[in-house]
Amino acid sequence: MYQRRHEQAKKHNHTMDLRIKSFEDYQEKYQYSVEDPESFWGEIAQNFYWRKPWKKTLEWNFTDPKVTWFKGGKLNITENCLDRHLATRGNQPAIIWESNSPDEPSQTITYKVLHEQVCRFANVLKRNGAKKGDRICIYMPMIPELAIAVLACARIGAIHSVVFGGFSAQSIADRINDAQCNIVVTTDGAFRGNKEIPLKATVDDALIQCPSVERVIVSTRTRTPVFMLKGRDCWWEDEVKLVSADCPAEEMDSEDMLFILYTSGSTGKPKGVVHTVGGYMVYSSYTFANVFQYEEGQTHFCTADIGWITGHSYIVYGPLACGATTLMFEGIPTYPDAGRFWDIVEKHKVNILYTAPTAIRSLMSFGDQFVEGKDLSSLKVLGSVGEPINEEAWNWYNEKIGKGLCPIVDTWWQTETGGILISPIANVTKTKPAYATLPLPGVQPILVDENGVEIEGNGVSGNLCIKFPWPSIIRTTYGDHERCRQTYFSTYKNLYFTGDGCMRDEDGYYRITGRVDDVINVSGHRIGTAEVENAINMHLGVVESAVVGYPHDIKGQGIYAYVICEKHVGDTDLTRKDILATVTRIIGPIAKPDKIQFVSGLPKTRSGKIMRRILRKVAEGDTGNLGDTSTLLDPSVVDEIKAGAL
Ligand code: 6R9
Repeated sequence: MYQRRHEQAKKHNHTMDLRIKSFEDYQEKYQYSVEDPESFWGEIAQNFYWRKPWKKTLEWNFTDPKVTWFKGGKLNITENCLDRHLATRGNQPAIIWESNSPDEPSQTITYKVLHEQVCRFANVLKRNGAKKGDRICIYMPMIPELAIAVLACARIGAIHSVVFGGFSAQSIADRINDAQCNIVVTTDGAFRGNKEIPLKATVDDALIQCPSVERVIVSTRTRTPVFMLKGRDCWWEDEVKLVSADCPAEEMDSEDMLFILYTSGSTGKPKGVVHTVGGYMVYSSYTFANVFQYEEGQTHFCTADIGWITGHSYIVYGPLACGATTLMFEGIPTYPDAGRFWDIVEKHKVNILYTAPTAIRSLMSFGDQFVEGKDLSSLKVLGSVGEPINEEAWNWYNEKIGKGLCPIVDTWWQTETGGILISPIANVTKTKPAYATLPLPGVQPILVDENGVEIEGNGVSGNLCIKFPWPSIIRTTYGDHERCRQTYFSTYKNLYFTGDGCMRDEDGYYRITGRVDDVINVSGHRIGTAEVENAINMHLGVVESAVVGYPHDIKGQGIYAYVICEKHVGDTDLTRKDILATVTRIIGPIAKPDKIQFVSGLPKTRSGKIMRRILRKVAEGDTGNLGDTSTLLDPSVVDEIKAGAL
């Protein structure tokens, strides 16, 4: 039967049939997905093109952990994202690209052209020594070549590791070395608002520490003068002229690695989250089609950067596997002014807009005049992702942007989950401000207390875990499986632990309240407190530091650093700037503390543990009730910290 359906899938693109049509339909599918997950996902997966059908839909245990979806199935994700659309929608736009500058013409790339360019660049990668299983680092701005590079890796079975363009040379080097990448794909520079950022120079700095890298392929964007090292570096534009546009897709096993994406956790070193081909394809596409209720011919605009998981799943893979038109925007929401998103919506008649609460709050703060007069009538669905959305931002988004006519899907998920897990389905689920609402089919959330005991019923809060695998669950952390087990599967037995706190209201709706671990969510970006502390501590004269998050009007959370310096460090203003420069160099500008308070000591317990609870309270401005401080080694430091709070 698999074979027969597979033949059908080859002829047609059935992905649109995946959609849930009503709330009753959702309830039925949800029930089915819990009672018989293998049949449920098996049916969904048949809507894709598999070269060979799988033999076993799911095998799993959360102890090792080991999760295998669609075992024995053979496929290539780019055949699903590109080849199978050629007959039916070859001339339809696959990618619409909007430049950083509104004066530069936008570009439209049809499925046919995208297919050709991906094949060509895949041949360039091969020409430069790339083979199936190699790791390739991509460090690029939001230009079509970034999506092309990602897909070209997938075409030949190389594992891409995209590093967000805002990371420092040191961060790039750490990621390249962790994955032992042999090729880097980058550009001369990047345009970002009125700034020009020298990406190639940053890569050059990184590569001093990266002996595994043999080739650097550089695409031209800014025409910034660059150094091109003979024998190592080459130009994208020259290389593509030397290869053919014919590149048969590598046959991949369903469980072969598709990509690595680094993300921050409680510890100092970012983890390489690994996703595999089959499950990731099925889940990212299924959730794309459902959550946004994408309809044939619509234009989907996800404002994330492809350097984050949201861009991977909902700019590149999900939309393209569904044959959608995906809009890629190179710039920032406030350039040339705070009306840029709305100009883009009007210009390209965007139907689905998927953005982050931090962007909404920021644009809201500029005033409604940037929205007024813009034709937003094409919009059908609005999405939110990355952090909890507060009611005020939700209401503004709903009224000013959606004009009360567009459902808002508040999508909760993580780098590790590969796709959206808890979210309304547009026009199907009744929404509620600040609630991610209900789990999608196949997702089985559970709230537990500190001891891992299930908190049942409604009107309760706890730590959010998932008790059954979905197709795009994290498979491992690259090169260190034990770390994956420890981080996600050891806190609570037989559960995937998300790191998020959550409440379930009287209607059974979920509201994610934020991280319960030492991760700060700054403008939707995950930053580990330990990572920032390590960076600060590298600065000459710094003795010790402690970093916590605090509520920030625009960013959601800001970074508050308490720093102890050696006695002789005098000029605090300059030291503050030096520390910012240090963090920028070690991690990148996104990790710069918003506030730095110099202190002479940190509140520590007798066993030497920093009591972060106290530091968090002070950073929040809530100094009245610091709770029990009796276990502190030296309670007097608390008074000093309170007195100097910023
Ligand atoms: C997709 C993405 C994951 C963390 C996650 C949570 C927070 C994401 C959210 C949300 C509340 C939402 N988060 N979406 N919190 N409501 N709709 O953002 O992945 O960068 O790995 O961040 O972001 O705390 O644990 P990632």
